[in-house]
Amino acid sequence: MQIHFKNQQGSDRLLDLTSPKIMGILNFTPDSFSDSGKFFTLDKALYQVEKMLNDGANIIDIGGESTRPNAPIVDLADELERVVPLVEAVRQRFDCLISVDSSKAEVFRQAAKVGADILNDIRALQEPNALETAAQLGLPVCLMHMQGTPQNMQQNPEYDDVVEEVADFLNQRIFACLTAGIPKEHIILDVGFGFGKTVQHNYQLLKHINAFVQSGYPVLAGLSRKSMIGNVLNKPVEQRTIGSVAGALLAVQNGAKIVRVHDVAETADALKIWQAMAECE
Ligand code: 7PM
Repeated sequence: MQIHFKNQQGSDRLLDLTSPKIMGILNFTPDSFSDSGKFFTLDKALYQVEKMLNDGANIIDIGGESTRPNAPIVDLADELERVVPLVEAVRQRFDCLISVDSSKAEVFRQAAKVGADILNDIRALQEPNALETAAQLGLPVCLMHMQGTPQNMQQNPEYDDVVEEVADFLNQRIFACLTAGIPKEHIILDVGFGFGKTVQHNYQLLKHINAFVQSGYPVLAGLSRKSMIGNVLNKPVEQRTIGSVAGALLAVQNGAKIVRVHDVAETADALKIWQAMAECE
């Protein structure tokens, strides 16, 4: 399974999913101290990217909107200011794949212009113009399921059948993408762990992630450090690495092709063990 495409800078790009790949999350906490804070932040971010790439990340995910439950809504100008210079700086220094974690057409457009490769949208291209823009840019897209909005999603998540309902939603978004002219080879699916789901819902989705894999589209799993890990372990975020690696490995064993993680080195080790088993005769 390989996704070939051209980015907006005219380069031939390849997302090779014949083996599972690691998407490293760039923790971008803006330093609001002073003017010098900006350079400092950029510098720290680039260092973090370099480390993730050395540790085995294949894709760097850059986002400027905090989508945590009850997070404030980020306005377009702020998001552009956070994301675009970072994408540009990473593109200038590294040849890695860059995904942009956003829902806004203008962020997609400007990030693509400076070299972003993949559009990672927790709102599955439902915001104004997002679908048309993604189709025009010709980049692979990750469509994620969410119930509600980041502001209210964890208040009372409810499903009759979470697997069926997430699948129905993703099928509708696939149809919308195909209708807008996005080729089927450019579509990646994500059940959206933690986005309007109880811990129980999240584990039902993990257990049945193969139902999504069966669709033939590559599946991305993002469960790193989330409450589905923390609730079971009863541990704070900084102690969820091993649980997150276990979850990523289970997702891969059940057919996920991309894992979105904070702890790249640890996940890379786990996937090497998985790969050794997968390859043996
Ligand atoms: C605070 C809490 C900040 C939670 C950010 C988050 C996903 C994603 C996120 C995912 C895809 C996080 C989330 N999660 N994109 N962006 N899939 N495709 O835990 O699961 O990183 S933001």
